Amino acid sequence: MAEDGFRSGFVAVVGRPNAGKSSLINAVAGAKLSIVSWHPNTTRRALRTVTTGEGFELILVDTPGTTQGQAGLGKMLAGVAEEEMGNADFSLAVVDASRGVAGKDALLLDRLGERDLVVLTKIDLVPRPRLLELLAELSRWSLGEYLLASSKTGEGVGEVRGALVSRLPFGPRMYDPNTRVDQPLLLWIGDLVREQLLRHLRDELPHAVECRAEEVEEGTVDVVIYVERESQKGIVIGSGGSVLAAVRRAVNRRMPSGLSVQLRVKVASNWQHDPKRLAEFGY
Ligand SMILES: Nc1nc2c(ncn2[C@@H]2O[C@H](COP(=O)(O)OP(=O)(O)OP(=O)(O)O)[C@@H](O)[C@H]2O)c(=O)[nH]1
Ligand SMILES: [Mg+2]
Repeated sequence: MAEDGFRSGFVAVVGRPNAGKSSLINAVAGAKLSIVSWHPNTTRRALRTVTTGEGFELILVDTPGTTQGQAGLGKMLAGVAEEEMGNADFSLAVVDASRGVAGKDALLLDRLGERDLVVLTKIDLVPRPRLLELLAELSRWSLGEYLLASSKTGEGVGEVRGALVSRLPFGPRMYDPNTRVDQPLLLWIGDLVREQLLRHLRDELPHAVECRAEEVEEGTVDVVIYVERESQKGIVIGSGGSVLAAVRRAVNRRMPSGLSVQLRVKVASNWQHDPKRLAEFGY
């Protein structure tokens, strides 16, 4: 039964790779729900996160950064954002203030309108006068609201949440109040492993890894880390297994109680451009 005046709805969070979408979602949600890394294209799948409060349920849909004119995996990722924008009640475009409004932002903003919002994020990295210039640039697009935020310091995050909630349609709650993330647990665990690999490997092979998790026995989740070439296996394993061991420890600290991961590395040749592999990995 809908409570009187209750608001509930979906917001597609969209923007260039690395703009700070997932970080902003985590900041608004007040919990680490979506994976974040320094590397573009960290988010590969739409992720519905649920934030509830007095009289509202806000579902923020994280999407992969939109890139144009790519093939293989890149093309699949761009399609995800597209689809989620179509399904959502409205969109929140995230623009990285430290990089300015670029052509790729313009392409996305052209597709938005008065029901959509835009947030300049990473404002902790940018002096105030520059922010005013950027806001003036963004006013070329007639959007519903212009916001400023830093996921790092928390500045403006409350305002972003308030603006989003006030625009949600009236409607009943859609999720169980305890649900924070609407994604199969095994997919989420695969992403946790990938996040830690990105952290531990830095520049070495961030795009080349994909992680698939499977529960093999009570309490143990087997995660296969796929790389593109035999020569990349050693990098992921680390000398004497050091990288894998560090990743496993970090992931296990965040696993739901009673569950732990074991990791293995396999080669899936050129998987990012192999339609069969992409389908098998669920893209
Ligand atoms: N200084 C600062 N850094 C930020 C802020 N928000 C995000 N970052 C950093 O920016 C990088 C990218 O952040 P993500 O949240 O993963 O960006 P994203 O838009 O989800 O990226 P993709 O999933 O790859 O499209 C990470 O290194 C974050 O720590 C912010 O407000 N201030
Ligand atoms: Mg992301």
